[in-house]
Amino acid sequence: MLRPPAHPPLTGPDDTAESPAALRLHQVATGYPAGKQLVGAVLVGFCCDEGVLRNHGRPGAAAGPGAIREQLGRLAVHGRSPIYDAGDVVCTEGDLEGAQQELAEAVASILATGALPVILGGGHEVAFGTYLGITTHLGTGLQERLAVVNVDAHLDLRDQPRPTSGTPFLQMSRAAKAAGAEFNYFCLGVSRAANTAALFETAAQIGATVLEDIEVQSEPEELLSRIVDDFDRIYLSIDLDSLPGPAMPAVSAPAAFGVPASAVLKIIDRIARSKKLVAADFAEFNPLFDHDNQGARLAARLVHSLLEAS
Ligand SMILES: [Mn+2]
Repeated sequence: MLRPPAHPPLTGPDDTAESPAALRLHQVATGYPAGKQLVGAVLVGFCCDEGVLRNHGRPGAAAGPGAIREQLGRLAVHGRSPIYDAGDVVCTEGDLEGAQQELAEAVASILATGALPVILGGGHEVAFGTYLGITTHLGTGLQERLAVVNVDAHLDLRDQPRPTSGTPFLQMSRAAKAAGAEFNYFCLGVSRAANTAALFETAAQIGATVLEDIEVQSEPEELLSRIVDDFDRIYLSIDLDSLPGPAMPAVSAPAAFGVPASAVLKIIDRIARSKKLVAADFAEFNPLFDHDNQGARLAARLVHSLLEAS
């Protein structure tokens, strides 16, 4: 189900009496004018935690997009790129596959306008919907080299009977294979303790490049340069459970160790500034487990950085 954006889409304080340059994000975000040629970014919420439920995780991520928007609207605007809000894809009656399909259609239609889709999850099942939207848009142009970069404590390559929040990147790998296309998967921030040997084997089988959490703190530069140089388009998926649990408690599976927010920000900034970013999503934010909106503020800060850099 598609739910239109609120009017206005975002809210926040108004400081423009001090200066016309004292703008915050809520003052530049507008509804999404479907069908027009656009520049800038289009927000889409993915209100779904069915994948988390199926993965036996803690539900609540369906309320993530609203909680992130609440903090995002308050943040200062420095760039001049327009921001639109296309509203939410809402998963109803456990129809995860239907919600992914709806998201895919939304992402493909945003890409057709020339704008950048930025999706606020929702469980990490959001990623398969985003990917379907990208590949639908690219069509036969899929041969243009697409890199899938996932910043995540988990490989999300589980082989389960039904799609969950733990399966999206294996689903992508299979979809790419069926389409005769490459699947170039880079997973950054992986916890050796939170992924079985079987999952690392799957990663090796599909030719994934894996950078563990402890490596991301010191060694991502070379890998990021290689990704940016070698690929024409980059899809960036940020699972917020890649962050250290104390900084990001508001996820289904908080990380005991995690990747510092500064390292995640650098990855976002490097990829967004490459101008090769084709779509981005932010997954797993679950406001039920937040402390004083700390996690929502950090999630919003990451989204803000991406919007400013792209
Ligand atoms: Mn994940």
